[in-house]
Amino acid sequence: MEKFPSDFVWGYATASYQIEGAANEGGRGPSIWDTFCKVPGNIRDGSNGDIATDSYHRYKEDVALLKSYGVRAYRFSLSWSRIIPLGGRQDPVNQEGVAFYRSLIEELLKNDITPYVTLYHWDLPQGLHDRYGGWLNKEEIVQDYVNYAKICFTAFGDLVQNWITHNEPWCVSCLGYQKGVFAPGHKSNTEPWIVAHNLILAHAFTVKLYRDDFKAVQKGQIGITLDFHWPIPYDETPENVEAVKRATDFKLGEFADPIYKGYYPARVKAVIGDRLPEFTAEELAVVKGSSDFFGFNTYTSQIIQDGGDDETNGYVKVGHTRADGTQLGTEAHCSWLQSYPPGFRSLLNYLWKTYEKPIYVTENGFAVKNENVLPLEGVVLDTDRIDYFDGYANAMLQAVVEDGVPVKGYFGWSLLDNFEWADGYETRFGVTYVDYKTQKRTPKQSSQFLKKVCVAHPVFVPLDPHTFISLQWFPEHIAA
Ligand code: PNW
Repeated sequence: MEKFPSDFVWGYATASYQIEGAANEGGRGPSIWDTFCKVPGNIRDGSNGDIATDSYHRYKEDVALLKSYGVRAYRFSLSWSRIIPLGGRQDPVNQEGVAFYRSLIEELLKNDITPYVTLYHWDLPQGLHDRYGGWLNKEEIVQDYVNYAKICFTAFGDLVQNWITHNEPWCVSCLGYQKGVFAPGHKSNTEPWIVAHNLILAHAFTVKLYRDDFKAVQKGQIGITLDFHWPIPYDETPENVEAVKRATDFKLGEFADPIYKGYYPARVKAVIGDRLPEFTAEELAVVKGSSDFFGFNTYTSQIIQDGGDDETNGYVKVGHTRADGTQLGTEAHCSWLQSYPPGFRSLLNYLWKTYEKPIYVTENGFAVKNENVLPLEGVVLDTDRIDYFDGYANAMLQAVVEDGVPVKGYFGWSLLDNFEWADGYETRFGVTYVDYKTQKRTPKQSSQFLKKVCVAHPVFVPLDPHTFISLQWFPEHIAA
């Protein structure tokens, strides 16, 4: 009989643009997402983050929710343009923005909740994009990012000991600069590789700054969060097996290999050629080893086939339908997500074997189709989300206990329903239902399920790895 280690960190995650609102308040400057949302057609329901879940004003209520859910950690991101409205190293700091985040952090600590702070979750100051092309301009953006990080370490580092530089750089470079479905909406076959390169450098020089100037006193850890979904070959043909390796190198290795091993993957170089920038020897010395842990977000597994025209995925076709026509799992309210817990266990094992760093799952969650508060009972019965968390928590427990993978923490996405980027407000990932007209928050059943998981550190019941019986930990739920 085994259980999660007693120091295992349970928390929830959010991101500034998705929850804060108050876009034109408190001295905040615009970000590229404010601009992107204004272009008709970019956001499915035509919405934006102007109000979102109004967490700029309601942060105390949100912290009370975290407390009531029994978690001891909260991962949130800072809005760069709330701290430096124009973004640059010569631009003024907005003390009101600094004070806001200090209040939030103090409120968390008062409630015994440890902050995990992401510096960059996609909301680049518009000022930097306008001034010099933002992430495209290596000389400028690396210095401005490091300056921004320095202001944050100085302002909050006495209270914060867990720092994450970027959230999901693949989404920034590929969805923002190749596919054009995220801000700033560029479609290019050269820009994503430049942006990826500059994101890595900004991350690495920030980590160097923290280690050189802050770590000795503040005693924190710092790393990056990548995103990856476990890839499964469509069949055992050599092309599809090779396609899985290529997909892994393009999506994960493109960032993880330089940061943890010191080089770009050979498969990426072979395809991208001289469109992939090179690191100088001095840069590489800073990049290699620039993350104290392996932070990653994962939601699903994918069936991979050779072919297609999507360069950022490494020319593979991505789906959820097996060769025999069956589906991997339950589909979420977004087509890219199906539940498949065994893939999560495999992924945790793969990351540990490949990169040999302690792991934080910094996001994991599920969007249930067409959710509502039941009018009579006043509750949200999100059974599919409970099944999802049940399966994924079990898979993680197996990875930790049976396979010996050092997973240190797990953050559910998300504390609240929120602005789901190009999907707008239709797609709900929260364990708390938000009525966007009134901003009323209603805990969903899944929040109570995860509360039992994290408060009880439940005893592990070994399962067949391909059978994740719903709710096996808490039989009383089965009756409900
Ligand atoms: C992550 N995809 O983004 C982000 O870190 C969160 O801000 C976001 O709300 C969450 O996952 C849910 O989507 C992703 O298209 C965005 O594969 C898109 C994809 C994956 C993750």
